[in-house]
Amino acid sequence: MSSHSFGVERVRADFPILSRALQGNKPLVYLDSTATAQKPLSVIRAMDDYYRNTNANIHRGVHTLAEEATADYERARERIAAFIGARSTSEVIFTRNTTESINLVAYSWARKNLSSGDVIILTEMEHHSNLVPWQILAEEKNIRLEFTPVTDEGELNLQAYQNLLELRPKLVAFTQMSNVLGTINPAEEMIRMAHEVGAVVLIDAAQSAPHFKVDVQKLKADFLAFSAHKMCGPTGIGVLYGRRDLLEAMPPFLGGGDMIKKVTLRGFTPNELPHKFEAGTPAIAEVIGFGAAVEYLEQIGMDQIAAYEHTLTRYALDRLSEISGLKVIGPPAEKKGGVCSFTLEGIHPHDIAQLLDREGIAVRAGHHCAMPLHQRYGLPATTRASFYLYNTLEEIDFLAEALEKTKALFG
Ligand code: C6P
Repeated sequence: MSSHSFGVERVRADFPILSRALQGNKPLVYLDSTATAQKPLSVIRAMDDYYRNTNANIHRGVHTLAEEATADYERARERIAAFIGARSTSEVIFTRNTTESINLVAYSWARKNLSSGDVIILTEMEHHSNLVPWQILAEEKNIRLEFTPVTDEGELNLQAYQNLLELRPKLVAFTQMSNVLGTINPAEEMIRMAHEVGAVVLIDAAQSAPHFKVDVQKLKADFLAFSAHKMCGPTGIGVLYGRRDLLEAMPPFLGGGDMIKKVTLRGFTPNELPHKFEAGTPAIAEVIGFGAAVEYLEQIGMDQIAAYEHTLTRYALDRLSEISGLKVIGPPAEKKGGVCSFTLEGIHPHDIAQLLDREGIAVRAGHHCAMPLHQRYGLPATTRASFYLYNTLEEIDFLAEALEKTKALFG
């Protein structure tokens, strides 16, 4: 799909920050959407409108503002449930982010259902958010963690995964798309294989839900976690999707207001789903902003977004391959989303990111919260350029030119 047929200039006009100049007069080239995406006016306005006109606590008051705020909050949940194909809004729990969603499963479902000697299968390409909660649990309950290896090309070794499944894991948890390699894992097939041995499957959709259609029923995911801020929504709000029967049987995660039906001095009865897992006053404006973000993405179309990002990724890989000494890690364009992590011979990734910043180009350098994956490739760090619906082919040209300049500077 060309930038013309996608209408990227119209999309860009929706994002006020993209008209900013940096370092005096350099137009901002934002290539760090994998860390967090920029926000369109409709999201900014929805949150502004809530604070100007509706601000009230939800599920509590009977006054008009409280009723309006509750209706707006629950409407956003309905929109998000439909966006991921959930059967019901009861299956959509608001959390702070992907990290909290995964921790919720670790603290509530896993603590109840796993015991000493049980196996959890993860992969070598996980973000720390899908590693550390399981390491904490493993230490506490003597759980065995196993890891599906990553090939040199940046894909999961599915034969090794099949072999690991013979250990009859209780839980399999993996990312649908790597935030470093860009690899899109065959989630549907991997879930089917895990279900054949009776495992429950958690999908980290932090990098997939923003970029292509994710349907929990088609995937047959048991749990699925994602964050609003990576999909044009605000920070501080995310979702845990959970299969209703699993959520029903789980103990509450946090205790407090809103998650209860009845409390006495000596005990409580938990609230119905999804409120059972939403203790305390939630991030109301953020949920409303999240609803607006999903509406925005749907108006453009997830398939359109995915196709356009594919064009950007293919072009970026071509342009970067022309730079001698530059090596991108991860699979070819057909197998990945818009993430290019690379090394440039003789130059530290942080120096590259700093020099690119002088040109107005925002990229991320470091281990991208995936230290074990970098260790797998023998790399302390990489520089990462990532793309979203508002990026252009010209911006990729800018990046390539700035990298040539960086190389020249380092001789
Ligand atoms: N990755 C990146 O720059 P939170 O921080 O909870 O919204 O998302 C955590 C997370 C979980 N899984 C994957 C695959 C992710 O990419 C991320 C966030 C960002 O790569 C920030 S570290």
